[in-house]
Amino acid sequence: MGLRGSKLPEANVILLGLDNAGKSTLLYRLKHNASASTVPTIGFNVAMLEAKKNRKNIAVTMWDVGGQDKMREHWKSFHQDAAAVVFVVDSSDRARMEEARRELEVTLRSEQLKGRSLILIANKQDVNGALTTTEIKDTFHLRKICSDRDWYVQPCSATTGFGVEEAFRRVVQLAKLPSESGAMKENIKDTVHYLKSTRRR
Ligand code: G3D
Repeated sequence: MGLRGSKLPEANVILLGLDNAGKSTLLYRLKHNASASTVPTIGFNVAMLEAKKNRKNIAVTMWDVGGQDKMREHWKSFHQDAAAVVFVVDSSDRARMEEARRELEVTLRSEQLKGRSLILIANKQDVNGALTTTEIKDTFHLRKICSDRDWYVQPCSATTGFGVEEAFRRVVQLAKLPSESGAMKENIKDTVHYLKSTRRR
């Protein structure tokens, strides 16, 4: 199983958040919980997973490109092709909550991300004293900053696996497929094909 050679409609999802939020752990969980092809080859994490949307199979590629300076120049093209934005928050790190909020606000201001759904992962719910989803919603002023897009806050613990599958289901549900959000840009498409071809070797 997997996506090798698949001609399924593809949805690119970008995984963002501060360092230490749990992005890599979440991606690792997703890869190992579901039927997925994993490609740890090109300097950043990516997971390819199959899913059903509107009763059709689709290929979801989740890109963890955040934080790495060398990827910054490519962020715009990732944004342009994004079917949804997943923003991971360390719910237990109260000291950096404002920094995370600012980062999200700036991200969502991107013209390329207009109308794209946001799935905010309230990660590290297993840690005592972690902010609840309601507290996160309020702290991030989500109703205000997401007034023009669909959004959802998913409680999660990437280390225990709690909420991980549900988070993915939400992503699939809220993702806008390329046919809905404009043509997929060639550079991302090429990268995806390159990644798949390296898996075939
Ligand atoms: P990042 O990719 O966003 O930078 P990582 O974050 O996935 O590398 O995770 C950073 C640290 O947080 C890791 O700990 C990881 O194990 C931990 N972590 C991730 N998700 C959870 C969670 O849900 N609960 C708890 N308790 N810890 C989590 P280390 O110690 O390896 O740095």
